[in-house]
Amino acid sequence: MNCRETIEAESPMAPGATSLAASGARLFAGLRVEALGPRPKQPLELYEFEACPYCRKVREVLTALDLEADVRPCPKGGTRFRPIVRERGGKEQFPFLVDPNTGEAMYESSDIVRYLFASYGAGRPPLLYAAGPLVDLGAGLASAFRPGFGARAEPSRAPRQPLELWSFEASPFCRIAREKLCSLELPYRLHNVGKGSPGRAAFERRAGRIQVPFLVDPNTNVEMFESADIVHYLDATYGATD
Ligand SMILES: N[C@@H](CCC(=O)N[C@@H](CS)C(=O)NCC(=O)O)C(=O)O
Repeated sequence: MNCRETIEAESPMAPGATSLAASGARLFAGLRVEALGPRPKQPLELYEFEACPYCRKVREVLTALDLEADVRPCPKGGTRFRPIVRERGGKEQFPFLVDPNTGEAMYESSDIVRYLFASYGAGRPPLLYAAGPLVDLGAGLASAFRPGFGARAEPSRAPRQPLELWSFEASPFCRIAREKLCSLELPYRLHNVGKGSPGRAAFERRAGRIQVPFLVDPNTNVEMFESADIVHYLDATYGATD
């Protein structure tokens, strides 16, 4: 499947509805945690962009394996993190995963999915993540429901420190927040708290309740729920004004 560039279009459906349809297209993969293997000491590093179907596969697996990641958004036209990928891997292709625990760095979503299940899961990927072209088709359909969102870079100011986001891949509201983080090229620590995540109790203590997306910005000490408020905050704080 080609990763076609899509044009951001006004949708007659509300953002929540199109984002829900996107999750439905992937049968809500990235909703719950699967059998877990060894835990990495350090978070993984993922270079990706929200609208890329291959990146979605990898993000689903990060939720399924309850893995934290430092996400470095690389939307089309982005200048903040794309050069790092070109330098480290030799080309601009996404997703690109770096595992500082093992020194592995790799392209190709299917290889990354296999690597993650082998290293941090029960071994082989379950069918929902391993069914080759069918997975790619569903992931492509998911992006088609949100044409253009999280695809292209928008002018932005770089934060001094990465932000933090509590999320799980299948949540339609988390997608809306991630799209904006992506198009503004804002780096963030992704805390996955899918259904069954062992991290949910700590998240509840941290946030006061279990609701995602939950954004923390250490640069401004802002903490917030609600995808629409997060989008508004990110635009107002990091979107370029001129
Ligand atoms: N077979 C690769 C395909 C990856 C791919 O085609 N990624 C597209 C984005 S969806 C890409 O890197 N395009 C280049 C770019 O965005 O500059 C995989 O599964 O990871």
